[in-house]
Amino acid sequence: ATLPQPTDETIFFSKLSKTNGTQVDKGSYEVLEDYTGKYRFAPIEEAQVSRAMIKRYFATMYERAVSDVVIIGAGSAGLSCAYHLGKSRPDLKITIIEAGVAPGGGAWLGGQLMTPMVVRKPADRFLTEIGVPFEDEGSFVVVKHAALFTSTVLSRVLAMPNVVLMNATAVEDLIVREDFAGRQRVAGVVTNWTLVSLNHDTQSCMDPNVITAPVIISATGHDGPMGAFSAKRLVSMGLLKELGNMRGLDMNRAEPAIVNGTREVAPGLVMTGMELSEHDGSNRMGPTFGAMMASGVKAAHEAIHIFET
Ligand code: AHZ
Repeated sequence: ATLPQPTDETIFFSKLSKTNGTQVDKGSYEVLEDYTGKYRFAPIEEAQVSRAMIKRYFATMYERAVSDVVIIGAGSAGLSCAYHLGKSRPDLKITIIEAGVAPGGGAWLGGQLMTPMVVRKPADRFLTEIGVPFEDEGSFVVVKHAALFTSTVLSRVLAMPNVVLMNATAVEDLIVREDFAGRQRVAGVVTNWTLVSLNHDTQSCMDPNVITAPVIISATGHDGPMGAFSAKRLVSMGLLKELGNMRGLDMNRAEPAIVNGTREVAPGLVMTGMELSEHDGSNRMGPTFGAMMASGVKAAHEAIHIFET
């Protein structure tokens, strides 16, 4: 017999179930939120769970294959950028690609595995804007746990209807096109599941996927297993002569250099956060996060400027 396929609208029990072959009306079950041993869930067919995820995920991939902005990296800079851009321009389709399973980059801790997060003024305004409380220490503020900042900005970003986050997905390359003036313009990203990206040396035929967008914002952090991705790729593509390479720690020089240096580093490619220290050869600031937030906001301004000109 041909069995009806489970859909979101009907619940169909499998051959093993007592109600074999009958469709169960959505209203005919009882749910009970009772924690004295009588808790009862609404019934579900296992395949419904798969379909609930698959249809949404692949519909999103289909829709976001053409985005307005792709942000590479969901660390403190990338997320701050996504927040400001998503809020200022709700008309833009903003797609964040994050290589890690857990978005947040290095902002789950303050420094040296300690939890408090230091933010120099005036970047505390960003904390106030997203609703993160802090202690005022005069020239800087302290958030009691870095994870409070990261989880808050992440939840604000994910709640925006125009923002999509694809984690466990790595940007493997940049799409480059010649513009009308014959210049090379970054026009999209080449992506793959991160687990695939990490296995290109051992498996063949694992070709990537693409997302096109008129503006790419790179926020991949300083050099590391995947970090400084776009800065390094600009060099290997010949769009940047050489990497500046991140310099030693100097908080007072580093933070303004990152914020003020946030810009469109190549046509179509805006760079933000610590990736800029590798691109420009500026200092690191260590465990102070205000520059990441302000650089993210500046990157959003730069992106908006590209759309407006
Ligand atoms: O997983 C990376 C991280 O979450 C992600 N990423 C890197 N390469 C990627 C790729 N595709 C997709 N090819 C990629 N995602 O980018 C995120 C970068 O976050 P981060 O926290 O490393 O960088 P940030 O610039 O947002 O924040 C830097 C924080 C630092 S480092 C530092 C110092 O060393 O002195 N000081 C501060 C405040």
